Amino acid sequence: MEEIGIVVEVLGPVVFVCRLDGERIAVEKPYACSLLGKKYRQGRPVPGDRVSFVIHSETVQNRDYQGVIQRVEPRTSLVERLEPGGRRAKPLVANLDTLVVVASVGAPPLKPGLIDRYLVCAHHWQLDPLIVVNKWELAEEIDLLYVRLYEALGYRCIMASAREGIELDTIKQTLEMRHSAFLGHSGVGKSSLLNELFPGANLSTGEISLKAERGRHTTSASRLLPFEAGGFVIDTPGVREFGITGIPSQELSGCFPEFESYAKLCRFQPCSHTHEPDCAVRAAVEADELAAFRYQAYLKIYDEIREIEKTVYD
Ligand SMILES: Nc1nc2c(ncn2[C@@H]2O[C@H](COP(=O)(O)OP(=O)(O)O)[C@@H](O)[C@H]2O)c(=O)[nH]1
Ligand SMILES: [Mg+2]
Ligand SMILES: [Zn+2]
Repeated sequence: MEEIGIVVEVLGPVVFVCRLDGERIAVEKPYACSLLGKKYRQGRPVPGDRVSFVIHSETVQNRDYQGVIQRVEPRTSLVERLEPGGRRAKPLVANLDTLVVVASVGAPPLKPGLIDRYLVCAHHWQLDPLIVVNKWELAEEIDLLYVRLYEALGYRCIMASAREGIELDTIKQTLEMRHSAFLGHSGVGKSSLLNELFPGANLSTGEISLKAERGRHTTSASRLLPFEAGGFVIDTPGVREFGITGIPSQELSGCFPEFESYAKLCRFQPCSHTHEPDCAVRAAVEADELAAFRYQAYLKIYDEIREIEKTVYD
């Protein structure tokens, strides 16, 4: 009999799936499923994907499986990133409604440039963004300044601490019933926060040496954690860089919502806001009406996207 399930983790050839009972994720051990060996139109499933699967025990290449995936349902959203140093897109998580950008203060320090990348991604996929700044017990004045800037742009920020137990209930209340994922630089405390929010989750945490981390990038996987009340959070492995992919350069400006009212006034339409004369966005940056750090982030991402577009189209 065909079951409907949700992918909670993918480890090599094994796709772990929990049964869905309507919208509820069944509280039971996930089924270790195999792929049918055929190509799925969407590519390999990722956590958050909805699948049809058949419960069926078999052993393939010395691995025991409890099910076979028949089909991956169409996705409402897919967050992907460019593989480090590469040109290929790596799908991370599917079907979110909320993207939680996790940052930290102290170590690693707050990196607005990286936060902006995740926010761009959230806008492009029309996901609600939420910024969580962890290790807040180590915050300094400059950190609060950035938080206030993001808040002024309309982003909700939660200043939290996994270690001190600060604002964990707020995060839980905000994310229950939602379909979200934690994304952010490695070491900011994504797994630590989720271990506090989901007792028994047992996600591995900790500082890891550069060498170990390289190995870890290939082995560690995203994992979906269901709330009892409904909804889920997906923990994603730490990355040092988050390469934007799948966003055409002309659409990048639209992912910076505060640019919008100015962009309409640029002489050229569309305007890349990089070199065109009478660009209202650049004028607003010079007049301090738009935050310069956001414009710098825009330029950096714009250049990266153009580089890739050139190799593809030119
Ligand atoms: N000072 C402080 N350290 C924390 C906090 N949360 C996590 N850490 C530490 O930060 C390091 C990285 O945490 P981890 O959860 O593995 O980060 P991830 O890579 O984002 O999943 C670990 O050594 C944690 O003990 C916090 O709230 N305050
Ligand atoms: Mg982690
Ligand atoms: Zn412009």
